[in-house]
Formats: sequence, structure tokens, C-alpha cells
Amino acid sequence: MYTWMEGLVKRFPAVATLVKGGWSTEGRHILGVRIAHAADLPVIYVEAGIHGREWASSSAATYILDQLLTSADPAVAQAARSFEWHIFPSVNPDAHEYTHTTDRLWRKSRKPTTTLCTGADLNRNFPVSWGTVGVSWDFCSDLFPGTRAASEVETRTRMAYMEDLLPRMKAFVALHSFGQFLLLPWGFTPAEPRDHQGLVAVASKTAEAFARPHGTPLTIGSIAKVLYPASGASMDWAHSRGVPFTYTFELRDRGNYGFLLPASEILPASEEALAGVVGMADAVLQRL
Ligand code: 0X9
Ligand code: ZN
Repeated sequence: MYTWMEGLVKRFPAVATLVKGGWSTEGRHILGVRIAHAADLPVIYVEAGIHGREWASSSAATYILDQLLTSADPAVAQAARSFEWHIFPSVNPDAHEYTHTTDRLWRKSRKPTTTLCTGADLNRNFPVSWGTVGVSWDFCSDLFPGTRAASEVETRTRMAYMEDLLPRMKAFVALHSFGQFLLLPWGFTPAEPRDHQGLVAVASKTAEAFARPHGTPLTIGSIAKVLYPASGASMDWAHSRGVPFTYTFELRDRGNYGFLLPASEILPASEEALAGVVGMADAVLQRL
């Protein structure tokens, strides 16, 4: 994936740059591509693969990257030109590797703990109501949030990267699988954020666009309400730091194949993810 990204930026040197959005416990870069057609554009940050086993999210992120640089579709080209994109297909690269070599269903980071169990759930590790709900203090649980807020180097280095972009960051997108949800803040409380109406309005446009290529429906709602309470998520952190439009996509499917999405569904799942993100970007643009 990283080799492909290196090739991609070489093909589009005027607008695409390889960026280092952080690093991992095992010393891998969290590599991304920045797309900028002009200076000082509003920023959209896209992350995928925070949970190692959610391969469909990483595929979708690479597809989005590719299409933002190559598509002749005017809606895609317009989205590409209107924002500065920072796209990270694998924000938990140690787990990405581990799911390819050792355990296909690994979710957490790969940092050793004081027990025999490894890793923390990076989507429970951000300093936003950290450790309050939807976590487990069992080191072996998939929902172990780490020993403290931002205990994982992936979290700390990504926060530092995002910090500089926050003043210009208008949207934050977390790609996950699976379930076909479009989740809004918050995860740690059922209370609605201040701009709930605006978030829902953009979410409706996003879901509408997402359904256009293949008719795949998304259920819209706050994580706490439609899924389950969850604290310390990256999206909630971004929203708590003032990013107005923050969304978590749970891509295909609804549980038939789950994380083990068949290869034949990679492209359609990516096409609808692109359509959704482009629809979201357009709706955000109209509200800036
Ligand atoms: O539990 C999660 O982290 C996400 N679901 S998943 O099945 N992909 O693990 C839900 C995202 C929760 N997001 C927020 N709490 N903001
Ligand atoms: Zn996930």
C-alpha cells in the first residue's frame, strides 16, 4: 500500500505529497497523501485502518485517494479542488501487518503490556472522556483503552499532526467496517453536540450520495444511540477540538461476511465510500 502511495505522488507531483502523520510502536510510519490544488484551503482529514482487521476501510481510503487524483467525474474533481485532503489508509500499521501475517482478526495496537496480552484499542485511546464508557480494563479485551489517555504512540503522534491542521480542519472522516452506519458525535454520551442539526443535515446528503452507486443504505445516528457507548474515539476528539463536521463510516456489510468481506465487494464498497465522502465534502462546502 505504501509503495503504491509513493508511486501515486510521483505521478501527480504538483498536487500530491507523501506525508507522515505519525508513527507506530514497532516503528512504522503512518503514511498519508496530502492533496492540495491551492494554498490555505479548508482541510478534510480521512483515517482508515485504526482497527487492523477492517481491511475494507483501508481499501476504500486508497480508492478515494486514487479517484481524487484521477477521476473525470465533475463532482469528484470539484471536491478534490475545493479542499486540502489528508488521507491516511492505515493509521494502525502494526496491526495491518499483523492481520496479514498472524491473526486476521487483530483489532488493537501492538504495544506490549505488563501482561501476556498486547495492545490497546486506538479508537478508545484519545483524550476525550477517556476510559469512561464502552471500554474494558481487561488487558486482553479488544476494548482495552490503554493505561492512560494517549498512552499509544500512534495516538500521540497523530494528535500532534492534526493539531497544526485544526484551525483549517472542517471535516474529519473515520472509515471503519462493518455495519453500514454513518455515525455522528458523540460516542461517550447520548447528549447531542451543539450543532446536531447541521451534522444531521450533512449526514443526510452523505448517506444519499453513498446510496447512489449501488443502493447501499446507511443508518444515521450518534454512536452512543445507534451502536453502543464508546469513549476516547478519534472522531470525538476531533469534534471536541472544534472540527465542525466529523463522521464515522461503518462500511459494508451488515454482518454476512463482516470483516472478511469477499474480494468481489472491495470495489463496490470503495465506490460507495467515495460517493459518500464526495457528497459530504459538497454539503460541507455549502455550509462554510
Ligand atoms: O467501536 C468502534 O470503535 C467503532 N465500531 S467498530 O465496529 N468499527 O469497532 C465505532 C466508532 C465509535 N466512534 C465514536 N465513539 N466516536
Ligand atoms: Zn472499527
